Amino acid sequence: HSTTAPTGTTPTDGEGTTSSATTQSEQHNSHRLAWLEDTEHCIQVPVTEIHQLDSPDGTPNEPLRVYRTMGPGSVPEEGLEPWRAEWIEARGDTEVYEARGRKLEDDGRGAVRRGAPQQQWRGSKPEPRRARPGRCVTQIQYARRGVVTPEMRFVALREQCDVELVREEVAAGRAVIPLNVNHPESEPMVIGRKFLVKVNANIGNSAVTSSISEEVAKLEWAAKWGADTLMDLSTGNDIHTTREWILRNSPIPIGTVPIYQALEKVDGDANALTWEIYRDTVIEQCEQGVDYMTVHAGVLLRYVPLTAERVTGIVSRGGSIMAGWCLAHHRENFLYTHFDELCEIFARYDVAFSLGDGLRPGSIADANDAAQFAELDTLAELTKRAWEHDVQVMVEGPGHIPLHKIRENVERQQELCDGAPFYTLGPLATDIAPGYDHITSAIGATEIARYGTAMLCYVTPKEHLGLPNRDDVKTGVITYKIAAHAADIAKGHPGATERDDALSKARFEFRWRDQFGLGLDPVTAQEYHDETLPAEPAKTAHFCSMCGPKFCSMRISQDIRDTYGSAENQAAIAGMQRKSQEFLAAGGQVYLPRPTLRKPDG
Ligand code: IRN
Ligand code: FE2
Repeated sequence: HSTTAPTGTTPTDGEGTTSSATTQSEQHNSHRLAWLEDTEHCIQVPVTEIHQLDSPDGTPNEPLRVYRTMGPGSVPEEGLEPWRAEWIEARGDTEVYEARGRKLEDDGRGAVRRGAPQQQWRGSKPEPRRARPGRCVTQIQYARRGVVTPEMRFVALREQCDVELVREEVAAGRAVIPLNVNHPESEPMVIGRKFLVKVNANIGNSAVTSSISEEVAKLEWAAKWGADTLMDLSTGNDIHTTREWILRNSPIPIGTVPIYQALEKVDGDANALTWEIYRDTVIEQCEQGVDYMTVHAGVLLRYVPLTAERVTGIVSRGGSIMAGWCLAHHRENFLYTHFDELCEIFARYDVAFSLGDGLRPGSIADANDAAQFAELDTLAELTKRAWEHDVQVMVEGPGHIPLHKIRENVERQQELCDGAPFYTLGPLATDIAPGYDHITSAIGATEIARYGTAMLCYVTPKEHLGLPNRDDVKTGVITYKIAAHAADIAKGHPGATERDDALSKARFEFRWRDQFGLGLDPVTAQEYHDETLPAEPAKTAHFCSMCGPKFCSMRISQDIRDTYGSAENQAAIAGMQRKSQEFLAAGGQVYLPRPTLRKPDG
């Protein structure tokens, strides 16, 4: 096989207009798209190459390469190139078939259509595929048989690790590569504790307010700021069509919670849900290319009473739907009783389970309680059942947990689930800051990730309050990139501090543009700097905007080095004394008048 990874995408500037200069993922003028290559296997992986200026003494600073996906950057009506189709077809284990979901869409049963679609699809729709009879198409099945797939090679190149590590971890179930055979536009990525901690962003229109193109724009926006996966939690109009457009434009894996759409099909009456309606919804989504699905199969009838005394009861949407169904029918959760059938369906498309934590605590008071841990026992049992079917699986976790009770969560999950990747929602380390729950949860997320959580589901500032807008999505993603990266560093992940070291060096050498370019959000960093020091020369000035020209610790240390060649003790002391004299001579005040650079607008 010979395949080049995602080329041929048309860059846009994020507002839907095409521009050829850079791709949408370029955040800064120092960013360039570059490729890591495995020439032997014809695999190319996109990276962002961050170029830097020379140090003041003329030493060049090597460009830094960071993880990225090629997208976003498609014309929404045409979608991304299905470049991975070649790999899938070359294996010869799938077949094109008459898809049920497409038929359902036509007769109006599968798609919830209440409004007319505003836009016309112009691209070709890939024909749905599934495993040939008797064949298994999952990455875990290949890994277990010792087969290294191109997807595994792609992932290894992206993570800069040995491909054997990828194969081993996938085979053992400790890592997941979520890649539906019907999502050939997606770039392989891996979720597992031995790899970089990943960030999932949630989007979804709940009301009539957002259009299909707005949802695609949100996907692109989330991916631009670094979301590794995206969950489409849409529940409103044109749910099927919206998801189709998102999938056809997504370079990252897409997850869903199928029970949400199943509930739409019975007009919101949870009691009317049946296994058959749910199963058909799952198949419809498998055919569209959804890569992983949240399944709340651990909410057992006998666990529901355990939540009765809780402060916040059941906060999971899927969890409360299933708990309601169990109580209404006084029967066991149909997701649990039909779990093996679900595994068989997932295996045909290589859809990964994300076992839902329907009984996760929704408050500090309910953390680590009997209901939560009872469900986890069942999720562990289901993890092993999925593995028996050669289906990939990760396990969802909380929620709201105080810091001192967080570590126990991940250690317990890893132990019970034999290392299956843990994927948590935060957790929020305190309940007292509505409006700031991206922060309360990033504190918990950092803690849980450093002990082995593989993927973090972001929380935006609008959590508990409203629907996230564009700014909230960006804030959520950046906040979680920080949490994930802080955990990578604490875990001693190979090369994790490279970017920190480069940025710190740039900061110390007053290479302002490099400091912006190396940061997670160059736009905001530059804006903040410009607010204080708008004039152009300030970008190279040898003082920082915090202390002004005269009192700057970085500047002082720099002077010491310049004068004495090294920062050895004696020299440092001499420099300090000199600075002390200068400081006293200048008036001896810490708070000096603001620098007198003029702002453009006065
Ligand atoms: C992640 C970990 N625990 C929950 N999540 C995410 O929360 C899950 O993947 C989904 O995107 C979202 C809502 O899930 P519920 O409320 O239906 O459980
Ligand atoms: Fe909450």
